[in-house]
Amino acid sequence: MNAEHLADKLRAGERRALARAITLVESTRADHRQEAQKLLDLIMADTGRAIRLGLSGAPGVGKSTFIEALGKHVTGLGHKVAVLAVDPSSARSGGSILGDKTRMEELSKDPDAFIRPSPAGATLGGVARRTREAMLLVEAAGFDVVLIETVGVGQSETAVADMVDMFLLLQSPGGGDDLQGIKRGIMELADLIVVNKADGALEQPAKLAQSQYNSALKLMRPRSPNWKPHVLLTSALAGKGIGEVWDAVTDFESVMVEKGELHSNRASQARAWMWNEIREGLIEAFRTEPSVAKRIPDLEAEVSGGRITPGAAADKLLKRFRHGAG
Ligand SMILES: Nc1nc2c(ncn2[C@@H]2O[C@H](COP(=O)(O)OP(=O)(O)O)[C@@H](O)[C@H]2O)c(=O)[nH]1
Ligand SMILES: [Mg+2]
Repeated sequence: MNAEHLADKLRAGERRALARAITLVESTRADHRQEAQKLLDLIMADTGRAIRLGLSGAPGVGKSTFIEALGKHVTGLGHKVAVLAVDPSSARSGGSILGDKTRMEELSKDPDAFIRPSPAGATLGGVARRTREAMLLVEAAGFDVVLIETVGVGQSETAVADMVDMFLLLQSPGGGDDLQGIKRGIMELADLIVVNKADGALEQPAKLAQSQYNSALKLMRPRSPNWKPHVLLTSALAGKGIGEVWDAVTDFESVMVEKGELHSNRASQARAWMWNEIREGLIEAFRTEPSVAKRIPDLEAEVSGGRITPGAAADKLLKRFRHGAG
C-alpha cells in the first residue's frame, strides 16, 4: 500500500490502516522511513485537533487502571481516545501496555478507543520519536483525545512532557512526605497531580498526601502563567474522582487555547523536535562516515586510558568527518 492510499484510509478512520501506518513509522528500515515521512507529510494538515495528555507514575500506582477508567469516561462523553506509551524498557519487559491489557479489558474492546503498546527500541530518543509520529497518525484517524503513558523512571517523563499539552502525574497515598530529588523534578513537569487509591484504608493517607503535594506545589515555579497545578484524589478502581480529572483537563484546554499558550507550546515543541531530529541525524551520519567509523574504537580506547583528552579526540574525529562528508 502506498503512502497516498494509506493516508486516505487513515483519514477515513480505518483501524487496520491506522495499525499499519503505526507499524510503518515504527520501522527503522530506510525505505520504510522514507515512506513514513511521505505519509506524515500527507496527513500533516489533519493533525493537531486532539488534546494531548501525558500520564506518568511509578509502577503499581494504578496507571493502567486509571487509563481504563478515564478512557471509558471520555468515550462515554462521545470522544475517541487513543492510548500510546513511551517505555524504552518495554523491549525487555514485554510492553508496558500489552502486559496489562487485562487492566484495560473494557477499554481495549471499546470501538472508540485505540490502544498501542510502546514501540521497541534501544534509545529513548528513537522510542519517543516513533510515539510522537504515532500520535500524529491517531489524530489524523479522528481520535480527539490522545493519552501517552510512561513509566515513572529515568528521562522518559521529560520526553513525554515535550510532546503533550498537559502532563498528569499519578501518585500513591503516603508518598507526599518524601519530596526530594527526582520526585521534585518530575513534579515540576506536572500540570495536575492525581493521588490515586483514595479508597478504603488509604482514603485518609490520600487526603494527607493531597495537602502535602499542594503545599509543595506552592513552592514551585509554575510552568505556565495561566495555570496553577493542583492535586486531585481518585480511586481508579472504584471510578471515583475520574470526572473531576476530566473536568480539570477541559478547563486546562480552554484556558490554554484562550490565552494562545496551547498554540505557542506546540510551536516550540515542533521546533525542539526538528533540532532533535537534526541531532540524531548528525550523530548517525557521523558514526557511519567510514573514515570516522574506523578511528572510533582506538580513539575511545585512548580516551578511556587517559592518553588523550576527550576534547582532542573529538576534534580529530570531527576533522575527519568534515573532510569525509565534504
Ligand atoms: N485500592 C486501589 N487499588 C488500585 C487502584 N487503582 C489501581 N489499583 C491496584 O493497584 C495495582 C496496580 O495497578 P496498575 O493499574 O496495574 O498500575 P500501573 O503499574 O501503574 O499500571 C493493581 O492491583 C490495581 O488493582 C485504586 O484506585 N484503588
Ligand atoms: Mg500499567
